[in-house]
Amino acid sequence: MVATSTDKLADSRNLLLTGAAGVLGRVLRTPLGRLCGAGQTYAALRLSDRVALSAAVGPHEQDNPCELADRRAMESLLQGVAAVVHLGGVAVEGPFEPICEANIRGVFHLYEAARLAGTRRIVLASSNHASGCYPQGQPIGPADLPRPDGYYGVSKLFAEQMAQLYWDRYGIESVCLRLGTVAAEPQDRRALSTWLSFADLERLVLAALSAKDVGCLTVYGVSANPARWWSEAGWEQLGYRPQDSAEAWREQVQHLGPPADSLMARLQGGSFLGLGPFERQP
Ligand code: 15L
Repeated sequence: MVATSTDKLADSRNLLLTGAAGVLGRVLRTPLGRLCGAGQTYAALRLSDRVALSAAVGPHEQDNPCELADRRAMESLLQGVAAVVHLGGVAVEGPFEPICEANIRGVFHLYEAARLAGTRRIVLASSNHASGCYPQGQPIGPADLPRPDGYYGVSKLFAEQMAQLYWDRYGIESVCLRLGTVAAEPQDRRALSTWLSFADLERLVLAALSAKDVGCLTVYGVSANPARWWSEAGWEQLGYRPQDSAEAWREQVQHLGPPADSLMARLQGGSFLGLGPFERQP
């Protein structure tokens, strides 16, 4: 069937969610789906992951499995995509090569494919591990020098710099979310500072998708925890107002965590400071 001009218009309005089968993807699939369909901002929600989705594809959803490291597949994945919520890739600290493939090469493919497809905005899951070597308790914000705590943190800084490059050179807007600990509940003492509830994650991502004229913006993603270390810089511009707080769990979790004299307890990146080195020992 030959596509009409109306089909083409509709086709250029899709919203892409990468990492759709992961924990965060499963949390965001339903709220992002509400933005899609007849009369909504986006025509369809295109779901992508390297593994199978957790639930059957709905009426305004499309299932497009894809490897981030496969350039051609990424170029076709981005066709007709107006905006992206990019959660895909390696989400933990580990050996360099898999992180390089998914988070460095994959982000290069994402931005190149977005440029070719005319995509207008990317909401990127960056991470607090971009600054995980600051001491716990030290207040920091997105304007402070990065201090990554591993290859994963470095890969997130690469992504943030790609976002800046593609804004400055090609006008693709990005919101880089340095996410804290996204979980149903805080599990340890560190999370009293770093927790981001599922509901606040949803608020943050929806704000990052819809705020006007963001250019290239990096913000920390955390709930309204009184013990948090990360500044609110950028939240007002996005219209993000967190509603949840980890404080209700203080009694239960404040004694839980690594030994007090370890790097894991002293630095903001927590348990990631206990991982590595992964390469050959001298
Ligand atoms: C992250 O960026 C990770 O994806 C997640 O697994 C957690 O470790 C989180 O940060 C955190 O810092 O708690």
